[in-house]
Amino acid sequence: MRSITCPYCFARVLRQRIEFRCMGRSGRGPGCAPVLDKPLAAYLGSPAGASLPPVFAASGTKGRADCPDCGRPTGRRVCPDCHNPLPSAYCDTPGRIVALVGAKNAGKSTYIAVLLHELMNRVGTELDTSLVACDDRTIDRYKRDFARPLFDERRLLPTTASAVTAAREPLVYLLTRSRRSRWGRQANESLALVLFDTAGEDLRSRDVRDLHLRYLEAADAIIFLVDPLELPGARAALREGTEPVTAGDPDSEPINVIARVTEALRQRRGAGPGDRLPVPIAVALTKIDALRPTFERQSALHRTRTRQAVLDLDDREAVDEQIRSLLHGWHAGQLDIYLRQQYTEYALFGLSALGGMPTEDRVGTGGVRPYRVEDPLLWLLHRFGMLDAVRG
Ligand SMILES: Nc1nc2c(ncn2[C@@H]2O[C@H](COP(=O)(O)OP(=O)(O)OP(=O)(O)O)[C@@H](O)[C@H]2O)c(=O)[nH]1
Ligand SMILES: [Mg+2]
Ligand SMILES: [Zn+2]
Ligand SMILES: [Zn+2]
Repeated sequence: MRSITCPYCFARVLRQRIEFRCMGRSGRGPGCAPVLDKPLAAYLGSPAGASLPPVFAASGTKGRADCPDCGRPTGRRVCPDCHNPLPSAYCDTPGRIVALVGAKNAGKSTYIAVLLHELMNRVGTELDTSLVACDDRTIDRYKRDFARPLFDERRLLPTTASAVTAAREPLVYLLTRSRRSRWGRQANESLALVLFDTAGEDLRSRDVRDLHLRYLEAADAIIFLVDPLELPGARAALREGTEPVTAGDPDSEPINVIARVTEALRQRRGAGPGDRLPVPIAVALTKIDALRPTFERQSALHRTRTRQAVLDLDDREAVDEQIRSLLHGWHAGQLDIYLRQQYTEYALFGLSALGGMPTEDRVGTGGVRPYRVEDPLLWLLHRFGMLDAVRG
């Protein structure tokens, strides 16, 4: 790999262009004093938090360099464009950027909150993976905007503000998996999980904002979330008089959102008219808990996955089949057909982040009970060669 993609500004960076940040002063030893880092301040949209020891150029293919001003060696590598930190495990293993998209109210923010929580707990233990934030802002934001409201206070998350009014920043994590080889040697494999909580609102208009486009273009995989309650056929199956949140807004219909994203991807990646896009796309119906009463008893969406740290192909196919037939039964077969025409690798999922209906602005009385939220990620880990698959 001669270049990597910055997980913050999504610039392609040649390895030798990667820069370093001085370690700064500690105790009595040498070290540079903090200065205002202009590129970082520009990225953050404010000078707060951008006062740091200086950045300097050196051969970025090496893991360490000596600061030309104070002479102190440093291993802190940064992006030459935005000056955000590039963790060494990220520089050394090809980064995998997972983009998450979906219409307004599809359940993206809730999904991010619950998926990360699962990876830090139950699923992380099962897979023997660690999940480490790559910068302090990710740690703060995850706590403040996701974990505290949803898990501690059991409140639903607010609508994500448009990137026009609030600076959007990705949450950047390094997921490291230890695996024992056939000869008993332990090896670690890492993947950068870059989650960008897009505001559904920003995907409505045809001129998807520039940062979103760069994010999508840089993505090695896409998770596309669909709220089944927005599909007329699914609502009819529930026989409830509930109106969809985005009623009467064709721009927010799942097929239109995915078509806009796909068009943008085709343009940016220069795909020919008949070519399918090679980026794997996981399409997941969210809020499956609301529809479960309408599923047959033997449905794969009543079962829970057996936790064996592998991708169970039989289970995978059963879920995929079931979601496909649900879509066709709900007169949303277009979505399935369109995706098959546009992408070489796509898979269908059904999940519930909350595990039950919320009441007003709060999580239901049973608390957060995630169902199959990790399924899309397991499929992607398998695609990336980090997880084995088995039958039966
Ligand atoms: N029943 C059920 N409802 C859910 C679930 N997840 C989310 N919801 C509901 O969907 C609403 C929207 O979820 P969000 O995660 O905020 O959706 P979003 O895609 O981030 O929306 P924007 O930020 O507006 O783009 C929540 O307030 C809940 O009412 C779930 O797993 N089950
Ligand atoms: Mg949101
Ligand atoms: Zn950058
Ligand atoms: Zn220095």
